[in-house]
Amino acid sequence: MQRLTISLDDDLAAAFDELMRQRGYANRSEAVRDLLRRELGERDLSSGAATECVAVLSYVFDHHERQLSSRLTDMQHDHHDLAIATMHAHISHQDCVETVILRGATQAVKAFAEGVIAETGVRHGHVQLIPTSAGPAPGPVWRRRA
Ligand code: NI
Repeated sequence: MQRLTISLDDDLAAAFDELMRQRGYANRSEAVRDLLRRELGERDLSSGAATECVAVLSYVFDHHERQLSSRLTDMQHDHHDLAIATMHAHISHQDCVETVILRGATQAVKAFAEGVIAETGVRHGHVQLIPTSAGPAPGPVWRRRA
C-alpha cells in the first residue's frame, strides 16, 4: 500500500467532496480508488490492452413484437460461450427487461452486446464492460469482495 499526497484547488476539492457525498463514499481514498480504476479500465478497453472482460448487458423489449423474444434467445444460444447468465423480468403487460452477464474476449463480447442493442424492438440497451485482463496492479474489479 502506498500513501499519496495530492494538491487540489479549493474549487476542485469542494467539487470532489460534493461528488463523494452524492455517491455515498465514506472517505476520499475509496472515491479516488474508484475513479482511478474506472479510468484505467476504460483506457485498457479502448486501447485493446484488455483482451478479456466480463460485461453486464441490459435492455427492455416488447415481448409481443413478432419473433423478437425468440430471436434474442437464439442469439444467446448461438453465443452460449459468452452469455453465461440471463435474468428476465416482466415489467408490464407488454414489456420485459433482461440482464445478460457476458464473459469472454472483449471484441466478441462487445460485438454481441452491440448486436443485441441494435435489434429492432430492443430499447434502452446498455452494456458495461469490465476488464479482467491487462492493466497494472489494481486487479480485476470482479475479484473484490465488499
Ligand atoms: Ni417477460
